[in-house]
Amino acid sequence: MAIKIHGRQLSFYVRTAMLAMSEMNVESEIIEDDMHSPEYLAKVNPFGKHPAVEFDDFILYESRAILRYVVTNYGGLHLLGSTPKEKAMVDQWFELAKTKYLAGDFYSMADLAHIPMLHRFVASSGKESLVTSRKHVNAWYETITSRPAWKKIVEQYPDV
Ligand SMILES: N[C@@H](CCC(=O)N[C@@H](CS)C(=O)NCC(=O)O)C(=O)O
Repeated sequence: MAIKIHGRQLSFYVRTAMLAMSEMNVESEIIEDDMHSPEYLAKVNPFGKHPAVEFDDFILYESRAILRYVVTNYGGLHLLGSTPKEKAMVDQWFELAKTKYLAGDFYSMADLAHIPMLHRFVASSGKESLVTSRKHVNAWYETITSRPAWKKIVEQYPDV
């Protein structure tokens, strides 16, 4: 059964949760419900935010907590790095290093978390040259957005 993600499919935070599932080949479905309804506040997320994800026996909100849980629970430990140093580099979310990916020579959740926002920036900001004119940044962008997990989401939800 598909895991339910509460949120609007266009939201970066929601797309991060979708992408985490897609990377792990876990089927998910989007429920575009009202985050301010009494039912949502009582049963899903008392803080009235999207995304919130319904797993088998609990509901989780906060996109980074969701991302961490999905990769640790569904076989994505490699996305966290394997040595203490790699793990520290992954945790250093927003640094651009001189490596193929953000945290080193391996794709990690640090890269994953940037994909939805970068994709929209390149597709619709009119300022995509900020990415595309930078050889290393562009190579990184092309590599991470070519992953099948992200392509699947773009095929299913082509709006940017
Ligand atoms: N820190 C939260 C932020 C989520 C967030 O701001 N979601 C937006 C929708 S994209 C929202 O629910 N906004 C409603 C509000 O802030 O009232 C996360 O990472 O999940």
